Amino acid sequence: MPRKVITPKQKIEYLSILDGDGNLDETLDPKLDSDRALYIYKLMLVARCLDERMIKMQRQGRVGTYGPCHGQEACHCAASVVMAPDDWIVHAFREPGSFFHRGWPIERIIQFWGGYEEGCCPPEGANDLPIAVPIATQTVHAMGIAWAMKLRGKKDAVLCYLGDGATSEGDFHEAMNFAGVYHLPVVFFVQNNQWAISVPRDQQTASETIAQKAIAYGFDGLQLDGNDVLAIYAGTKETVEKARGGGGPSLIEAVTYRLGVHTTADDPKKYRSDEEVARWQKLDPIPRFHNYLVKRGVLDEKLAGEIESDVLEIVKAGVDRYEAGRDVDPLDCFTHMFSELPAELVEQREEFRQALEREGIAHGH
Ligand SMILES: Cc1ncc(C[n+]2csc(CCOP(=O)(O)OP(=O)(O)O)c2C)c(N)n1
Ligand SMILES: [Mg+2]
Repeated sequence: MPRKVITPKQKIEYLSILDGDGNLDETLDPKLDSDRALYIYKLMLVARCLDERMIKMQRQGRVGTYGPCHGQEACHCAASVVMAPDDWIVHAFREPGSFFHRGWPIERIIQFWGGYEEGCCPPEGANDLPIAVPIATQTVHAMGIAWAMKLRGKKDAVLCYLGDGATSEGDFHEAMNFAGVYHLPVVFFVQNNQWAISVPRDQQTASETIAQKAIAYGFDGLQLDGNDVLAIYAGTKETVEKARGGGGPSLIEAVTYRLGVHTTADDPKKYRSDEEVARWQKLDPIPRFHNYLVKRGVLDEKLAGEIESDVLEIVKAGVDRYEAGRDVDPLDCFTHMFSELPAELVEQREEFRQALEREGIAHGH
C-alpha cells in the first residue's frame, strides 16, 4: 500500500483586523456599533486604571499580591462582551475588565487579592466562576459546565480563559479531549502573553502555534491578534455563536504580551530584554483602539477625557469601598485551615499574638 499524507479536516486560521496604527482592514470589518466600541474602550481603561491602583496598593501593604493584565486588556474586554447573561464565563486571573463587565463591584475584585473570601462570590445571578489561580484547573470546570448545558438541551456557551503556560498542564488536555469527543459548547481562550512567569513561549511547547493543538482533539483553532480589539471581538463572536448553534468547541489563541510584571512578587528584568518589551509596547491595544475610534469619528479629545474621568471615579469609589469594609484581624491567618489547630501552630499563634500586643496592633476581634 502506498504511503499517503493524511490531511485533518480541522483547520487553523489567523485573524488581525486593525494594523499597529489602528487602521481598519475594511474587508474584515466586524461592524461593531459605536456604543459597543466605546464601551469596550472604557472597559479596557477600567482594567488598566485598576491595575495601576492595585500595584500601588500592594506596595502599600493594602492587598497581598496582584497579577496585572497590562498590555492584554483587549483580550478579555473584547471577548467577554460577546457573552450573553445566560452564557458562562470561566476565568483565570488576569481578567479584571471581564469581572467588571459582568457586574462584579470593583471592591470585590480587590477583595480577592486582599485575601478576603468575599472576593470569590459572584454577584447574584452572574454566570461566572471566580478567579482561578491553580493553573488550568478551570478548563475542566468549563468543560463540565458545557457538558451540563448539553445534557440539559440549552443553547448557551462557555468561554474559558487560560494562559499559554496552562496549555502544558494535563487538565487542559483532558478538558480539550472531553470537549471534542462530546462536541461541547465551549470556547477555550488562551491568552498567549509569551511568558509563564519566567518560562518563554518557545520552552512551553514545540508547536508552531498553540491554536493547532485543537486539531488533535478534533476541532478548529483560531489564532487572533490579541492586541486588536476587532479581531478578538469578531473571532470570539464567531466561535461562541458556533458553540451555541451546536457546532462544538473551539480553541482561540490570542497572541498578546504581558507588558507588566507577572505578579507583584516578580521582577521581569531578570529574564527578558528591554528591547522585547519596547517592541510590544508599540502594539499596546489601548492607543491602537483609541486611534481607530478617532479615525472612525466616534471619539475625540473631549469624549476621551470624559471617559477617563469617569473611569478614575469608578476605580476610586471601588477602592474607597474596599478600604471602608476592611476589618482585618491578623490572627485570622490561623483560623480557617484546621478545625483543631495543631500544637506547633497553637504555639506560633501565641507568639504572633504577643508580637501584635507588643507593637500595639489591633487583633483578636
Ligand atoms: C497548578 C499550578 N502550578 C503552578 C502555579 C504557579 N504559577 C502561577 S502563575 C504561573 C504561570 C502561568 O503562566 P500562564 O498560564 O502563561 O499564565 P500568565 O501568568 O502568563 O497569565 C505559575 C506556574 C500555579 N498557580 N498553579
Ligand atoms: Mg502566559
